[in-house]
Amino acid sequence: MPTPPTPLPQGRSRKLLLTGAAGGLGTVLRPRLKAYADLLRVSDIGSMAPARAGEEVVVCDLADPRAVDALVQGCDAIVHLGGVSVERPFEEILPANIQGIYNVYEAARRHGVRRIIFASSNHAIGFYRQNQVIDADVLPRPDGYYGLSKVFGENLARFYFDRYGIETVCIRIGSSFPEAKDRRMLVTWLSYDDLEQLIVRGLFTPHVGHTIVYGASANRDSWWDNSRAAHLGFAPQDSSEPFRAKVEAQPLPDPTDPANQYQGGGFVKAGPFND
Ligand code: NAI
Ligand code: 15L
Repeated sequence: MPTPPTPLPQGRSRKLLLTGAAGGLGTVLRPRLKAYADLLRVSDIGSMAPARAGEEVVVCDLADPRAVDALVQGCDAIVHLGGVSVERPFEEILPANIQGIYNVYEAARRHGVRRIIFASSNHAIGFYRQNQVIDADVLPRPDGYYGLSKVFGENLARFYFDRYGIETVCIRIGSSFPEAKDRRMLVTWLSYDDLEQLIVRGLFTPHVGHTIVYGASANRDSWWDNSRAAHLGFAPQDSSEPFRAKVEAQPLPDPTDPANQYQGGGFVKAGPFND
C-alpha cells in the first residue's frame, strides 16, 4: 500500500464499513482502508472480490432497510460510497441514494456508530459558474437529480449530528480518476492518494461535527475554498499539471456550451429523462 506523504492523524477503527466497494473508488480504497481497521467490512449490490485477511464481504442493497441494519451492526465507523454515481432518472436515484443514505444513518443511530464519511459530490454545487470561487457555506446549487441526492445526504448528515451527535465529513469529490481527461478536470481532479488522505483525516480528526470539504488535489486553478474545513488539516500532495499538455492539445472548448460554463460540466445538461 502506498504510504500517504503527509502525516495523518493516528487511529484505527475496530470495524470499518466500506459501502460501494465494487465501484471505481471502492476498488481503489478497499486495500488502502484495510490499513486503518482491525476488520474491514466491504459491501455492494454488485459482486466483489472474495474476502481477504481481516475482511468481511457482504452483498447488500442499500435500499433494503433490514439488510442495511444488519450490515451496519457491529461497525464503529462507515465510509459511505455506495449509490448511483452519475445523473440518472429520479426513479433510479431515489432508492439507491436517498432511501439508501437514510437507511445507513438510521442503522448508524440504532447501532451507535459515531463517525461517517459521506462521498458527496461537486454536483451538489454544479450550477455555480466556473469563474466563481465558492466555499462550503454557499447555498447548494445541484445540477440534477444526482446532485440533489447529494444535497439530501449532506443535510441528512447535519440532522443526524444535531439530533444524535453522529459526526460526518461530507467530501464533495471533484473528479477522482487516474488522470485528468479534459479542461474541467484540470480544475476538479482529485488523486487517489489525496482522496485517501481526506478519508483518513475525516475518520480520525477529533471533533469534526458536520464538516463539508471539497475534494480536489493541489491543482493550479481552483473553484473551491476549503477554509471552512481547515480543522481537517487536508494538505493535497498531487496536482493535475502532469496532464495539462495532453489535455490542452484537445480542441478549444465552445464557451457558449453550458458544460463549459458551470462547475458541474456536462451534468448540467443531462436529461430530462421522462419526456
Ligand atoms: P461507482 O459507480 O463506480 O461505484 C458506486 C458503487 O455503488 C457501485 O459499485 C454500485 O454497484 C454501488 N451501488 C449502486 N447502487 C447500490 C445499491 N442500491 N446498493 C448497494 N450498492 C449500490 O462510483 P465511484 O466513482 O466509485 O464513486 C463512489 C462514490 O463517490 C459515489 O457515491 C459517487 O457519487 C461519489 N463520487 C465519485 C466521484 C468520482 O470522481 N469518482 C466524484 C464525486 C462523487
Ligand atoms: C461525480 O460525482 C461522478 O460520480 C463522477 O463519475 C464524475 O462524473 C465526477 O462527478 C465529475 O464531476 O467529474
